[in-house]
Amino acid sequence: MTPTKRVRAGLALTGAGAIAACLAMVMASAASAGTTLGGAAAEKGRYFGAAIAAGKLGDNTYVTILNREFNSVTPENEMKWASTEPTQGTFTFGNADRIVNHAAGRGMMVRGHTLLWHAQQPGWAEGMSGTALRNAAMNHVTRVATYYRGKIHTWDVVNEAFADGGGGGRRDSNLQRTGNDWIEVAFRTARAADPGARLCYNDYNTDGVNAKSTGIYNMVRDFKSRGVPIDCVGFQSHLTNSVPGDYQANLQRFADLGVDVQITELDIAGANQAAVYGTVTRACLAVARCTGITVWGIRDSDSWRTGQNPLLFDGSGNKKAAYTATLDALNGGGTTVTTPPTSGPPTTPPTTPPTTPPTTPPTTPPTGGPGGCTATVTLNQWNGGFVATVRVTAGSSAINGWRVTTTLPSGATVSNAWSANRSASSGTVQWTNVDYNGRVAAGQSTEFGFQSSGTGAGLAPTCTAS
Ligand code: 9MR
Repeated sequence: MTPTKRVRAGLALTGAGAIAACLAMVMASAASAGTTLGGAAAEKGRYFGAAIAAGKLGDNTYVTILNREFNSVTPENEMKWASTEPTQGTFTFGNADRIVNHAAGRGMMVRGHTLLWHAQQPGWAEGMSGTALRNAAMNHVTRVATYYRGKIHTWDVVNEAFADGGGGGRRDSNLQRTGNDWIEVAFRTARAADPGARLCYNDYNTDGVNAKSTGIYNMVRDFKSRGVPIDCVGFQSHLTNSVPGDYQANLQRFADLGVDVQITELDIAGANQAAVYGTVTRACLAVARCTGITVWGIRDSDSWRTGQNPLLFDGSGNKKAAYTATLDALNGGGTTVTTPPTSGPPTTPPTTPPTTPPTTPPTTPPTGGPGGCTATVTLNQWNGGFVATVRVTAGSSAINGWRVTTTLPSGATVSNAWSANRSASSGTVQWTNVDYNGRVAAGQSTEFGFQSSGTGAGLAPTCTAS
């Protein structure tokens, strides 16, 4: 279906997941109001992201807004099958790398979108079927997820595989015709390739309780019961003028299955735009496992919904009423994300299960400032790598910045980090706050994380406040 038809049909899209540790991303003082979307979301332990295009990274207005407002990015087209494997077995990552590198230098997370989808396939795959297609598809998953291993907090492993209409069943596609198990095989394949990434199923027109969302709900419930590694469900949320009254309840019923939920492609057309942005944002904040929101573009002129002006910034980059409504909602009430950084790394570890205790106690007394700070680490260790989530807690006084020192054992090299700057990738590493999580009120906490090869035993984090 064309984008225009899809909007006319009132479709709503979905989103994806995040790295294990992304869940407990940034938790700063609930007392202070964020002045940017990313900062305000971080104070609720969530991310706020945007779909971006590599071709716009030279646009000064665009990049200024991106760097100021967002702490997560989704490549709008650059990681799709047609972009990354235009010829079978030949992989091109240049444009996707541009986005990943932009994010990595700024402490932004990356949502990978998408490993398998019926649309935007390369011509050679569109012409394939049966075992040859199945093998080519899983090779694609392995190669792309392996290439980006450690750099992606969430993969949309499978996108839009359910049919519209009343049946609640799968969409017909060349992938579906390879056998109904193609989705679970894709998730298992992705987990083996990148055990640190959160693995999501993403779809549209799933914003309320309806036949399509219930079909997906049943799939997720089945996957969880059989140990198929799924961590999250993305709700695209391409909306016009309103949002279903049971939007929050729908997110909650998925969360209750034991997966995270994410709003992955939010854009809202129509006169009621600002109010609906507020409603959607509050719904996410009300669901403890709703870990973040991504808008599908930055300025109205960047949107795929040409002429509908569904985004938070106008074509000149000015903040719209919808921006203010969203920021106000983020600064309002709501739960702090309470899911542990990961309820186990990989739901199905590719090799051996975690061998280290999940948490080590603070190892240093408060330092640096009247109240100082302490740091604790939670590990998700698997054979050959780990994700560390480090919690920084202010002492008896508020702090305006922090520096955590960790010691990585020999053989451990950091491949990806979020919500902190790092001084090195191995050995003794200094981690310092990024702009939105330096201030922590007395007794409150914020978190950052990183993924590394090797073992995380003996990291011994120490914290200095400023
Ligand atoms: O925004 C994307 C647009 O630039 C592409 O032309 C289009 C191709 O189908 O895909 C758009 O993004 C889609 C996303 O990948 C999946 N959900 C629906 C999005 C809007 O169509």
